[in-house]
Amino acid sequence: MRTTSTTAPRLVLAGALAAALLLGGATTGPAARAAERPGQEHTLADLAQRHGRYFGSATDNPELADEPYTALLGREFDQITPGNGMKWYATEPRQGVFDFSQGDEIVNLARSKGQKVRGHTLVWHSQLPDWLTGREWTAPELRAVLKKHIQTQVRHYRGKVFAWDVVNEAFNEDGTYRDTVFLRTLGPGYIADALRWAHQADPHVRLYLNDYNIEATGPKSDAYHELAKQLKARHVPLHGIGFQTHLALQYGYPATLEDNLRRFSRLGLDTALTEVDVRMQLPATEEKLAEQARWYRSLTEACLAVRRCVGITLWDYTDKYSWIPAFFPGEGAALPWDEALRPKPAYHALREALQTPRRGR
Ligand code: 9MR
Repeated sequence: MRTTSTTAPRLVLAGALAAALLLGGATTGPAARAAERPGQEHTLADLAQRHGRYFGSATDNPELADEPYTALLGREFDQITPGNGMKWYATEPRQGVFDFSQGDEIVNLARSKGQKVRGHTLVWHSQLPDWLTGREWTAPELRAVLKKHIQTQVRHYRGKVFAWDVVNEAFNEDGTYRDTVFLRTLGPGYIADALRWAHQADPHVRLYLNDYNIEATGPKSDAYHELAKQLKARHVPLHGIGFQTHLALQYGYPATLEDNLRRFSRLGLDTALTEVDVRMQLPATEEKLAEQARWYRSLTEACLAVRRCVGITLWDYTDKYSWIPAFFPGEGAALPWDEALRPKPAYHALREALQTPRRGR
């Protein structure tokens, strides 16, 4: 790995661990984290670890210069997803020329804080480089391009990411396959091929399909259920389904989320809430923020109630860096910390949900 040196943070971490040892505390897990900050509240990560889950946040390279932001990022979470740095346009900007500097920067930072990393994403119709979208490909050409991209990237991050979003957003709302350059050129088999190629490059990494608007049962989530069943029957290496969970107050809470997570568990798959945010029409009022807090609480309870729901990731943690205002004009306030990094009611709701004892399966 190139880029930033991690020596200084590692020394700090080593010092904290040594202190924990001297105090007779455990060296890993919630006890160690609490020992590092005597007298302070448990973090969301500490609380999630009691349930055997992680609690994470996305981040993005330009934000890492913001020190108060990175301090909170390093303290509160035990899992990080790069919001953009591992996308195709960033990692293979010219055909066959790979640049892992942005992803590496985030992986190095996460490792220096003892956080694990989800890789995002290998195959997606969006944020592709111009060299790929700007011409026609024959099927054999595109197969070779796709295989090389996936395997070079997965090999580079072997042992450094615990999971990959291998294919992102492969279906339309009605459950038909999304019309992408990959589907048009290679047919739907590109999904199984992508999973197999990723598995060859790192047999230990957990491989996911990831999408939005699949939190509630319906045609799109049914399509994933059906595809997952077929892939499992054919022994294709698929390990989990990522529920992005970009919710909006005006569309209602996906009340079937818990049942939906459970039906994927029954196929022998992990699930994860991978890109959580709950947007609203601005201005944010006390009522809307209270409703948002209830949603954050409910989605957390849903994940905790299903054994194979392995963790929750916010799509960044502060409204300061949310993608929402730029994509949905007039909407925002979607995350548990506000633009000044102050915790909102949603943050307290998350804590409450994570502090309630485990319930059934
Ligand atoms: O957070 C990402 C934002 O910075 C980018 O501009 C955007 C471009 O589409 O992608 C955002 O992340 C997306 C993620 O990769 C896949 N699911 C939807 C996310 C929000 O658009």
